[in-house]
Amino acid sequence: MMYFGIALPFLMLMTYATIKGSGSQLKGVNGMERRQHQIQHGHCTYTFLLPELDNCQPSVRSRMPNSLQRDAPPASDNTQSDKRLQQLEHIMENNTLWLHKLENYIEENVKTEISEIKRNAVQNQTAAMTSILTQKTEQTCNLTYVENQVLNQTSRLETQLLENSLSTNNLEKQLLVQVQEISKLNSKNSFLEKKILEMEGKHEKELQVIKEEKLQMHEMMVSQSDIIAELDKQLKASMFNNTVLQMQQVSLERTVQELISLVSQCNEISVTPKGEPVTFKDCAEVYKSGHITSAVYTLNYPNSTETVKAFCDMETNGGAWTVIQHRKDGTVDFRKTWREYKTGFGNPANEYWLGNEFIHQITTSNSYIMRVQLQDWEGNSAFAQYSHFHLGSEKQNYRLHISGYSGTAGRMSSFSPSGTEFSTVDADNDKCSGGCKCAQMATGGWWFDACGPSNLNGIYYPGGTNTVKYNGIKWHYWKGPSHGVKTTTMMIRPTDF
Ligand SMILES: [Ca+2]
Repeated sequence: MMYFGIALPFLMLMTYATIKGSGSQLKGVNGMERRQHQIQHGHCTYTFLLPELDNCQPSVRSRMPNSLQRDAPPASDNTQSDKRLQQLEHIMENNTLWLHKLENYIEENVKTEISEIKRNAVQNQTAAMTSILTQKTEQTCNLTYVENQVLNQTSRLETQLLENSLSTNNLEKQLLVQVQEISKLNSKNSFLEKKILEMEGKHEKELQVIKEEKLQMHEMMVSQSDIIAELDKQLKASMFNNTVLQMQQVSLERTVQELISLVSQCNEISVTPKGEPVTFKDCAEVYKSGHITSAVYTLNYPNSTETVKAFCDMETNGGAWTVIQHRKDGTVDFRKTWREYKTGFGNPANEYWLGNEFIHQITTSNSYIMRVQLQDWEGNSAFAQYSHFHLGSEKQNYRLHISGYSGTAGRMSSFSPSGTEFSTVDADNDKCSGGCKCAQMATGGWWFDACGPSNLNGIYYPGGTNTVKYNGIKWHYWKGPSHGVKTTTMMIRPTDF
């Protein structure tokens, strides 16, 4: 088509000079005349506009041929016209040639267009066909994929079926093995049951034998226990006899002592009226009765038949002293309760406390003096004597009443002041307030003030070291805070002795 568009003006120029007078005539806007040529080719119609030039117009002579021919035309004019005709014919031939060429060109162009159209149609059809084919191939691919999947599934199912069948076969085999084992075990079990039955039979026999032996042993045990009981009775009887013999021995000893004392009384105290019981209120009475040997004597509570054993010191400073406290070796523990300090404890022949109740009763029944006798580990002795001493009742917590100090055990009295009450580990009656308990800190029962300069009932520390022991035996104004006291004796005597 482009080729056609370029060649068309050239054709128009070529035909402008040759074609004249053929087809219909048109006039342009600028006055230029143009001729329109139409060519029919099949269904298509081609129209050409060819301009007509002015210098191609016939001369005056040629425009008026009739006048020349009418006025006897010259021979040169005829030759010119012939030449002109020939030229025209030649131009016409050229034009026809060009037209043929045009026709051929058009035919070729049309052919190419048609072939292009056909080619496009063929291409479109082939594209459609190819799309259809691609769709078909996709569908076939999908189908093959689905078929493959189905095949895979079926193969899987088949393999699973095979596996299942294999496992069932295995299980069947195992079951068979188990059944065989169970049958074996059953046979073994029956064998063992038989053995057990046999063993049971044997054991029953043995059990019977053992039971018989057990019965025999039980009988023997009963007889042995009877024999043991008899032996026990005999032993008890012999023990009783022993105790009876011991009691008889004791009573015999007592009677011998009584006989000796009677003989001595008959020999020394001839003033005692016959038939009257001999009772002593204190050691002064014992002394007065003629017993001038330091020893343990039985004393009677005032106005009572109740007695108490006491040691009588018949030697110190005139004798006749009733010892109410004595310590010399630490064999007796003085950490005692209120009740024990009330009734007394220890051994009167050795270390002891006579008892607050007895001291209260005799010191309130008569006027007494009191003497504290002390000895240290170096053998030094000292004493503290008081011209008046008595104890209050238990209701008054055996309150101390003391006065008239004299002696060598310190420049002043180490006893607690008069009016101090007695305290023990279970009875806090001291002057130490605020939860302070002197009897627990210093130990022993004493007339603790707060807590005071003395405690002859503290712990007995043997050895006499100078180390300070707060809970030891203490008599401050003689030995200071150390516990260098070896022996202590507290004793009383009537003032009027
Ligand atoms: Ca207190």
